[in-house]
Order: sequence, then structure tokens, then C-alpha cells
Amino acid sequence: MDPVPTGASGPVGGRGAGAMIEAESGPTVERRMDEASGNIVKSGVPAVSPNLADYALSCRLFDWRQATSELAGLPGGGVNIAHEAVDRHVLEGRGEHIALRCVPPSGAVVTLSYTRLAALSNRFANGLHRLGVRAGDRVFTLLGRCPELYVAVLGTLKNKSVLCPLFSAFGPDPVVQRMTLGDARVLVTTQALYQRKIADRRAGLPGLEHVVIVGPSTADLPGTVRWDDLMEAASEEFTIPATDPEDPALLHFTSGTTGRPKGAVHVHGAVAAHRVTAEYALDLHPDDVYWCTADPGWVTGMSYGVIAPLAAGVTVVVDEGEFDAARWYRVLESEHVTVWYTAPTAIRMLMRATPRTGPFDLPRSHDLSALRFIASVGEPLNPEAVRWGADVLGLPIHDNYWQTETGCIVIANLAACDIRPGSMGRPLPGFQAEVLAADEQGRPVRDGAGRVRPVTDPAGQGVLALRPGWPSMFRGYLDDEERYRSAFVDGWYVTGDLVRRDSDGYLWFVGRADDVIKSAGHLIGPFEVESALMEHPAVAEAGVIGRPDPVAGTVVKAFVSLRPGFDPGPELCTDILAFARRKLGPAVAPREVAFDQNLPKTRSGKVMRRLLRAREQGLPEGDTSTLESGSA
Ligand code: 6R9
Repeated sequence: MDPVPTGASGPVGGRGAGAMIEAESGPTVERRMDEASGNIVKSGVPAVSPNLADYALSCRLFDWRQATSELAGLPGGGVNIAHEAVDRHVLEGRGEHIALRCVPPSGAVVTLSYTRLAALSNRFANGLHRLGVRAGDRVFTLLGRCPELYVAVLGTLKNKSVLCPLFSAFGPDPVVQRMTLGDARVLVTTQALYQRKIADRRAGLPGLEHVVIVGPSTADLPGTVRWDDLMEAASEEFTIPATDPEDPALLHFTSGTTGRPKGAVHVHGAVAAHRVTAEYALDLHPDDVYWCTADPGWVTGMSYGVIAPLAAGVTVVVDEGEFDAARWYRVLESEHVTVWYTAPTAIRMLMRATPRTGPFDLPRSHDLSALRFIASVGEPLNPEAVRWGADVLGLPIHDNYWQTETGCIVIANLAACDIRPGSMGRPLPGFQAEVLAADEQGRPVRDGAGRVRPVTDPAGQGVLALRPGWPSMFRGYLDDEERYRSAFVDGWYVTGDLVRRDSDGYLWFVGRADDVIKSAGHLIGPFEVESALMEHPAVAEAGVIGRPDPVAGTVVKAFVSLRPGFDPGPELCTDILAFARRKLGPAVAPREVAFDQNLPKTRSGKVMRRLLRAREQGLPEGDTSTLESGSA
């Protein structure tokens, strides 16, 4: 089998078999495919944790207190994320380094140095303060990828207000529900998004005192303030108030199987974990040009698109456009991206546009020689995609794993370790992971003494659990102590993901234990979709599942039963889909609707998504003892 060369340099498209390539600085790294195992074996990797023995040593020696003590800290003591992400670099003499390179779909790139970002975020912090917004108040963002988003995030954190990012492709229902649950006091958005999603529901958000409109505001929008006006009137000098590492900083809504979205609370001290994991799992160093393709409305785009890379002092590429294979290759080339963090769906879309066996026209016509590291997160990464990366981009793709709740990458094919294509990798130093024996619902099984039991057989699967104790672990679900507590069993945080662990400790994703859907890397709660569908006049009941999809991994599929008097047919189908899309937005709405007057239900009347899933995929239906007789 062909060796897999690095992409550190070399002719365009010519990073062919067997090349040993000299990195621009530092030692030579060789990656080669091991024929027997199919693993991508590395040698000559700079020492973070170069091999299995050293990996074990790094894990033993790692100490979060030490990692936290390496933060700059506020001049008066304490830890504030925005200080670590921006002001620190200015104080350390790197203020002229470029922090952001914002690439609009057309037109010129806008760059902001760390000094400029520090000044602008000071202005926004002052602007908030002048509006009367204080520590702990919730500031929501509903914005696409634009420089103002970064400024708003950092300014909010400087003011010690709590930032809650929303995805701009959410429809009005998810937006308003999250703003209500999160008690939004401020919203930063654009005129178009405000008019489409908020304006006519504002009366239902009495706590929303300020709406800041970014960009041109042509209409008269009562109850809003223009970004430019707020910023112009504000000073560039701001002193970050004393911030305790345990002070809340971010609120990230995530989805569960049932009920309302969960607001995971994260604290300022989390930035220590962002820094460390960015180095271990993404190999980020201050001279890197880094591009994270995730939207900052989701946890990956916030933690690894904004906080971690800025804390690492790199140059962040902010791509303001949507996915387009040709443009993405152009961005990689023109921005000289060195480290790229993306998602399996995006990689699969690139694979479609660039077959492994084809002439590789797209990447070959671009100079990707600056690119030296690629990582992926959010959903299972097919081994084929890892190898496609090696063949077509000249670099294998490092899969890693984490959750909104963990706040940072916890498992990874580490930069310095061999890659097992198809595996999520191993726990990072500083994390203790266990595979616990679990029941059908993914709940750990306890013995008579209430203790959980690890799965020791490498062929056996169980639920992935983590021992809490790292700084970015969530501190609670907003206003839901009970749900928070139920996430822990016998001292373990239970992820809800089923995994297998091989004899070298690499973890392999098997599937989710619950009904939550991951579509194109976005976590979707079936209950939220079902609730929206049931507001359609024709829909009596709904059951929502994920249907496997070759590109998006999973797409949302809804099964609905109809009220009397409605006829199933293509017109009603289109109408229900359009209705759901208007309410939920394209990121959450179902892609498909099927009519079924006999939805399988439990005796207590709950639609059995598990059975819908089994039927959809032609799998055995498993235990049907709770199935209501009559539904089949
Ligand atoms: C960061 C993020 C978390 C869920 C997680 C799991 C799935 C994440 C994965 C993966 C397979 C990987 N997931 N990484 N599944 N392989 N490398 O995505 O957070 O939106 O909270 O989703 O995503 O099911 O539990 P979040």
C-alpha cells in the first residue's frame, strides 16, 4: 500500500507516494499506511506525545492545575476568556499579529489585528455597559460569520455578561424558544434575521431590552439600536472586571430526546481546556493560519472557531460564505491555511466533488502546500474519508470527539499519534474515559452495590463515560438541576454515546444510545421537530427519526398520522414540509415526511421512535413488549 506523505510542502498535487517531506520548520514527519492494520503510522513527529508509551506517560503526568497556571490571568487576578483570547497577546507584544481574516463571498478580505480586535471588543463591552447590561446578563447572537460576531462575543465576555450563540439558520421557533429559556436581555443580529425571526414575536420576549442591528439598517425598526451607533459612542478603553474562573461565560443550547432544549452552562476557566486541546488535538501553534468551518452558532464554531484559536494566538480565517467545493479549495489556497478543522459531512461533500480515483482536478489546480493538519468532528468519520484525505489532499484526517457538555475535545486521533481510520482516537491527556456496561437505553447497569461495570472485552460495546474534573466541563443545565444530576452515574458523566474500545485504547463510535439526531454535524432533538409538526392542522401525531444518508450522515425523517378529513398525498406532504421549514428553519426541519395512520406507540401513548427506525432500516424490531396492541 502507498505510504501517506505529509502536506508540509511540495509541488501542487504532486505530494505523491512515498514522499518524505521537510516541514517548513522542525523535524521531518513521515506518515505511512501500515499494511496489516490499515493504521496511518507516524514517525518523526515533534514530541507532544509521540508514541504509545509516551502517550501513556503524558496521560499520567498531565495536571489541569499546571495547565490553568499557564494562562496569563487578569492583571488583578482571575481568568477571563476574552483576556486570554485577545488582550493577552497585545500585552505580550503580538498585537500586530493578524487575529482575523474575514473572507466575504465576494469582495476584499477584511483583516483585524489582535490590537484592533482588543480595541473593538473594548468598545462593545463599553457599549453594553452603557446600555445597563451587567455581569450575568444574557447576550444572544444570531449572526452569520462576520467580524462583528467575534467582536460581540469578546466584548460580552469582557463585560462578564453570558454569551449565548444561536445558529442563523434556525427558524423563529427554535430562536424564540431558546431566547425565552435563556432569558435574553440583549440580541445582536442583522435587520433581515430580526425581521424574519423576531420582530413579530417580540411582545412574547418582555425581558429582551436591547436589539443591536449589525450592518445596514434600512427600515425603521422600533426598539433596536444600530451597531455602528453603539460602537461609535463607546470608548476603546475598558478594564475587564475581576472574573473568577467559575463565573459563567457561555450558554450553549443542546438537544435531548425529550422536552425542551438544554442550556449547558460553561465558565471562564474553560479557556485552559481550549488552549491545551487546541495544541494536542489540532496541533495549533501561534504562527498557524487556521480555518474552522463550523458555524459559531454551534458549539464547535464557538469553542474552536473563536475561543481556542484566539487563545492560541493564531490567525483565524473567517469564511462568510456557504459550502461550495471550488470556493473552499480557493480559500484553503489563497489564505495559506495550515490547520483545518471541519466535519464529516463537509468532507463527504468534497469527496463527491473530488473523487479519490479521478483526476483530482479541483485540489490539483490549487496549491494546498501550506496545509499541514486536518481534523474533523461532530459525526462518525468514515475510514474511506480519512484515506481520501491522505490521497487527494495529501494529509490524512484526524477524527476527534466531544460534546456541548464536555466543552472541549476529549477524544482524538492526536496530532502526535498514529491514526486509526474509523476510530475517534484516544482520550486526551487530562481525561479519564471508561466504557460502561449499559442497557438498551444506554444507561449504565449498576451492580447490587450501585456500582457501574466497565466493558473489558474489546469486541464488546458500552456507553462512553468520562470522569469529571477538567475546566471546560459544563457546570449545569440552566434551570434544570434534575436533568443535570441524571447525567451522572456513580461519579461518571454518561455521554449517551455507544462505543467500543480496542486493546490499545482507541475508541470506536457505535451509535447514539438515545433518539437524538445528528444531521450534517448538527444535533437535533426529535421532540422539538415533533412539537412543531403537531401544530400543523392536518397532523394528529408525529414521530421523528434520523434516516441514514450518504452525505449528511443522517437526515431528519418524520412519520405523521393525520387528523380525520385530511388525505395523505404529495400536496399535503409538501405543505407539511414547508410549514416545518418556516417554523424550524432549514437546519432543523425534516427532509422527508411519511404518512402512517398506525404509528407504533407504547401503552402510555408515546410514539416508539426506536421501532420507526428499525422499520425504516429493515432491522429487527427488538423488544416490543411495551408496544400498544393494535399499533403495528
Ligand atoms: C462537538 C459536537 C455531540 C454528539 C456526540 C456524538 C456526536 C461528535 C463525533 C461524534 C462520532 C465523532 N459526535 N463527535 N460521533 N464521531 N468524532 O458535535 O457537539 O453538537 O453537542 O454533539 O455528536 O453523538 O454525543 P454536540
